[in-house]
Amino acid sequence: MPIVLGLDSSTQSVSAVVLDTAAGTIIHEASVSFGEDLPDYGQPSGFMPNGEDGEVHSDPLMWLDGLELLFTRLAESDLDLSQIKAIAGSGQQHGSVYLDHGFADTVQNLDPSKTLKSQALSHLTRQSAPIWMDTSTSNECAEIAKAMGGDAEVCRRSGSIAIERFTGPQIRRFAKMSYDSWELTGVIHLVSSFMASILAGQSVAIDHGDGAGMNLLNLAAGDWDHDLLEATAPGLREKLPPVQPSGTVAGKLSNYFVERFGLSPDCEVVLFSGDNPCSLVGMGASRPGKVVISLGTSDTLFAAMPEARTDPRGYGHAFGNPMGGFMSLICFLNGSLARERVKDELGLDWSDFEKEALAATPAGNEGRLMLPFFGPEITPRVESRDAVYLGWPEGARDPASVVRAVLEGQFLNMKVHSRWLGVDPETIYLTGGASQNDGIAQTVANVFGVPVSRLTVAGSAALGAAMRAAHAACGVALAELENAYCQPEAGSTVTPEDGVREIFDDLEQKWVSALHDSFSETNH
Ligand code: ADP
Ligand code: XUL
Repeated sequence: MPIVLGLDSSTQSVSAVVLDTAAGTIIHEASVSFGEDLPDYGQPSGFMPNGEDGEVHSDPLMWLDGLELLFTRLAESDLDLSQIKAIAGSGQQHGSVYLDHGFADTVQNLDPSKTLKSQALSHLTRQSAPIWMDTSTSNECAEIAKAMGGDAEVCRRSGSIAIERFTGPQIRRFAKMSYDSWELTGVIHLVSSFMASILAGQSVAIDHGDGAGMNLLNLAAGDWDHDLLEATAPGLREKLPPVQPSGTVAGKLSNYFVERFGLSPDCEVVLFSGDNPCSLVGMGASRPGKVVISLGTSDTLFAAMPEARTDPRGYGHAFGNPMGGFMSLICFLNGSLARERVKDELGLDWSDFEKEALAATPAGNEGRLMLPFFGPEITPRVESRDAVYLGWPEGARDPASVVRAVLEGQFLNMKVHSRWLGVDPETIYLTGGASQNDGIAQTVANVFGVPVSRLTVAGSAALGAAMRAAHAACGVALAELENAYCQPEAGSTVTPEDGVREIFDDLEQKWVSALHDSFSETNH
C-alpha cells in the first residue's frame, strides 16, 4: 500500500504529513511558519496587520514561498520523495486569489529553474487575498440577501446566510471597488484550489467541501447557483472554476515538483478541500456520530450530518463532507489569538497558562465572567474592541481567574451557539494547536459536561488530506485508514470534574444575560 502526502495551507503555516499506509504509520511531518520562517513578509500571524474597515488580507506569494520552503525541507529530509503516490491538501477556508487569463498557461508550464512566486506574481489581478478573518463586507452581504429575496433564501440554497468572510460577498466587494482589475480577472481560486492548481500544473476545480463556503454553491445541486452568481458580481460564471466532488483526481503532479524536488511524474494530485472538511476526515468523523472541536487560529465546532441542516439564526453553516453528504460547522473568530493575547498580557508561556487554567480557582470561577471578544466576533456578531470582565473586585484580576475566565467564556459561547445542531455528544473530539493543552481540554469537558478525547495527531487537517489522497487516488479503504490513524491517544481522555454540571448550568444563564446586557443592540 502506498505512501501519500497531505498538505495543509493554513492561516499561520503550511505543513505536511507523510503516511506509509501499508505500515499504518506517519513517517514524516514538516511545517513552515509564515511569521517565523518568512519574516520579510511582515505577517507574523499569516495576515497583514492593521487592515482598514475590517479587511484582513494575506499575500498569496507568501503561501507559494511557504510551499516551496516546505518542499525544500521535505527534499532535505531522509524521505525518498519519489515514493509518494498521491498528494491532497487542505486550505484555510473562504480566502480567494484573483488571477488573470494568463495564469492557466503559466501554471501548465512552470519553469523549474525559477521560483513559484516569480512566476505567479504577474498573474495576480489583486495583489492580496482576503481571508476568513475579513469582516469588511456587511454591505455586500445585505445587497446579496436583498437581491435573493432575503437571507433565508440564500441559506436555503447555499447552506449559510450571506456571511462577511464567505467568498461571494468578498468577490462582490472587489468587483465594486476595483472594476478595472475585476475585468482583468480570468479566474478566482480558493486557497485550496489555488494551491492544488500549482501542484497539479493546471487550473483545477473547486471541491464541494470548500466550495460550500462561498455563498455561491447550490448545495442540493452540487453546482454553482445561477441566481446567487448573478446577485454577486457581473460575469462571475466565467471567472469560476468548475465544482467537482472532493475525491476527484485532478491529474498528475506538475513537472515543476518532479524536476525541482525529485517527486515522481506518476504522483497523482487529488482536489484540495477546506481545512475543516479535511479535519472532519482526519478526526475519523466523516460518518455522522462524532462532534469535533478544532482549536486553531479560529475555533470551530463541526460534525458530519446525514442531511444538510441550516442554522435559523445564521451562525452555523452546511458544507460538503469530502466523503459524501454534508457537515455542519460553526466558527468562532476569537480563538487562539484571544488566548494568546491573555497569555501575553499576563506574561505567561503556554505551560504557565495551562497551570493557571488548572490552578487554585474552582470551576465556575466563583461567578466571575468574561465575554472573551478581544476583537470583532462572528458567533455571536459583536463589534467588540475588548473583552468584558464581570465580577472582579477593582484591580484584583489574578492570572488564574483571568485564564479560567477566557476559557470558560469561550466554551460557554460555543455551547450556547451550537444548540441548533440538536446533537447531544457523548464525547467531544478535540484537535488543533491548542488541543494539547490539558487546562483547555479540562475546561471543554467541564463546560460541555462530557469526556474529551484527543487523537495522537494534532494536525488533523493535513492528516485528513493525506487520508483523502490514499482513499481517492490509491483505493485504500476509509475504515482501514481510520483504524490506523484516528485512534484516541492513550491516557489523553479528560472527564468533567465532579459536581460541575450545576455550576455550569447556572453560569451559562448568567453568561447569556451578560452577553445580552453588554451587546444588546446586536443579534445573538
Ligand atoms: P492554524 O491551523 O489555524 O494555523 P493550528 O491548529 O496550527 O492553527 O494552531 C495554532 C495555534 O495553537 C497558535 O495560534 C497557538 O495559539 C495555539 N497553541 C499552540 N500551542 C498551544 C498550547 N500549548 N496551549 C494553547 N494553545 C496553543
Ligand atoms: C471556517 C473558517 C475558519 C477557516 C480557517 O468557516 O472561517 O475555520 O477555515 O481555519
